[in-house]
Amino acid sequence: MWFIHTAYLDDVDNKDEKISNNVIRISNHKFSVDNRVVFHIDFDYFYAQCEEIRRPDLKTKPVVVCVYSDRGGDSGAVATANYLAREYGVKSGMPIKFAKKKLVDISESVFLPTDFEYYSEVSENAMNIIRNHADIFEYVGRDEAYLDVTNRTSHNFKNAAHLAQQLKNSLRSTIKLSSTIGISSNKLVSKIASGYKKPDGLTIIEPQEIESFLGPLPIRTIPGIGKKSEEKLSEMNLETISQLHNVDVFTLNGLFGRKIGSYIYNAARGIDEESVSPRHDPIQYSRIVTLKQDSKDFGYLANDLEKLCDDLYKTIVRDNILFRSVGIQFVQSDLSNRTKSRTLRNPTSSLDELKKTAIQLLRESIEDQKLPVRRLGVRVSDFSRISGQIDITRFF
Ligand code: DGT
Ligand code: CA
Ligand code: CA
Repeated sequence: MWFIHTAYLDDVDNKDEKISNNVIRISNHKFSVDNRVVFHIDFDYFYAQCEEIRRPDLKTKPVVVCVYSDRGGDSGAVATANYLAREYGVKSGMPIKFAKKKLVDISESVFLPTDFEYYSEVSENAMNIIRNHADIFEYVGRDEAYLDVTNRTSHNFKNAAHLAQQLKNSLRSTIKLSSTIGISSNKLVSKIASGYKKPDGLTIIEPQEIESFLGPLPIRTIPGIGKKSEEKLSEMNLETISQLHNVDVFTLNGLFGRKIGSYIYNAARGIDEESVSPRHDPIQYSRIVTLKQDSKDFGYLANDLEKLCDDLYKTIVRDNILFRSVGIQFVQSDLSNRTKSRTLRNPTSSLDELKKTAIQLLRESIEDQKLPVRRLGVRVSDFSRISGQIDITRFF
C-alpha cells in the first residue's frame, strides 16, 4: 500500500525519476495493472437461504430471519431476509416490528429466529467445496471468501469465468446454495464486483475495464466508506468514483487522515495490492450433526461421535496439523448448548487419541445429562503445524 501511495505522490509531483523499480509497474498507469486473478464469493441472502434449503416450501414466501432480544415479544432486529421479503422493503438491521409492518398484508410471510449452528454447518460444507477451487483460499466470514486462482486459470479471465461458473454450479447442485462471484485482478475490485449484481451473479472486470466499471458507481460502493465519509464528500459535490478522481491525495489525507486518505485515493483507481492470504475458518476444525432422533443414550451418541471424529480427522490430515485440545458439544432438545473439553499432555495428530478423548468426554457428560441431545459436535483446537509452529490466533 505504501508503495502505491508513494507512486502517486510522485506522480502528482511529476518526479518520475524518484520512482524505484518497485513502483514503476503501477506509476505508469492510472489504473491497476495487477496480473493476478482473484475471486470474491458471497452467498446470497445467507441465513434466509439456509432456511430455504431445509424448508424448500419457504422459497415462494417472504422469509425474515430475526435476532430476537431477550426482552420478549417482537423486540430485536432483522438479521436478513430473502429477496421476496426485500421487495416489500425489509432490510438487515431493521427492527422486527418494522419488518412485520411492511409484511402485514402478506399472510404467508415467515419470521424465524436465527440458528447459527445450522448456518455454520451449511457454511462449512460450502467452504469445503470452495477451497478445492482455489490456489489460495482466504476465509472472510460465514458467507464470504477470497480465492486467488491465478495459477489454475493461467492468468486468463476466460478460464476464470469458466471456473467461477463451475464453482457456482457445484455449490448449487451439492448444497442447493446460490452465490455471487466477483472476478478481477485484486480483492478490492472483486469485492465491489460481487456486490454489483445479486443474487446469483457473476461479474467479471478485466484490468482494462476497471476504470469504466468503477467510474459511475457511487463513492459509498468503496468498502470502508460509510455514511459519514460519504457525507463529507457529498458536501464537496462528489458523488461518483470518477468525480473522486478530481481530488488529489493531499486533500483526501487532510479530510480523512493519511491512512484512509491514501486508501480512498487508491481504491478510486481500483488499486489494491493486498494478497489473498491463506486463512481458514475456525469451524473448519469442528464437525456437528443433527441426530436422527434426540437421545441421551451413551451407545447411540458414541456411534455418531466416532463417525464425526473420522470425518474431522480427514481435515486434520489434509492440513497437516497437530491439536492439543479436544471438545465435544451438545445442542440439547431445548436448543441450549453444553460443551466439555480437555487439553492433552502433548500436541498430537492421532485419530485414536481424538476418538478416545471425545468418547471419554461423552461418558463424563452423559452421567449427569438431563435433556436429550439433539445435535452432537466435536472439535479440536490449540494447533501447531507438524513442520513448525503456526499462529493459532488465526483459527480462534
Ligand atoms: P446478500 O445481499 O444477498 O449477500 O444478503 P446477505 O443476507 O447474505 O447479506 P450479507 O452478505 O451482508 O450478510 C451475511 C449474513 O450476515 C446475513 O445473512 C445475516 C448477517 N447480517 C447481515 N447484516 C446484518 C445485520 O445488520 N444484523 C445482523 N444481526 N445480522 C446481519
Ligand atoms: Ca451474502
Ligand atoms: Ca457477506
